[in-house]
Amino acid sequence: MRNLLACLGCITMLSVAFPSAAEEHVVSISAYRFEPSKIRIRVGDTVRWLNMEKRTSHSVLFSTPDLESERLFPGESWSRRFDSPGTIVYGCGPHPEMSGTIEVTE
Ligand SMILES: [Cu+2]
Repeated sequence: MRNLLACLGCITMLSVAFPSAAEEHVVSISAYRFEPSKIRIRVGDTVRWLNMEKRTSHSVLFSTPDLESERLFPGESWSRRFDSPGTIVYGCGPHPEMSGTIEVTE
């Protein structure tokens, strides 16, 4: 029991010392889908899209602001950091049927 309490104390101290370490989240692209198609991240986190297709290229397209990655060929990836809260729906330039959602929370 004493060990358990010491352990909990340790975790509490760590979370106080590092309140919001930014994280990287990976969204893979395969079979013409973003996977996971919906993710929740925190302000300051980065999302990296990784093209896992065998031969199809994709992009990551945002309408506000108007921003599109370069065309990602199989094995390539592209990252974007999110600095303000909100829900962002994005797509793929060449394949309008593809879409994904990022919920950025404080
Ligand atoms: Cu695509």
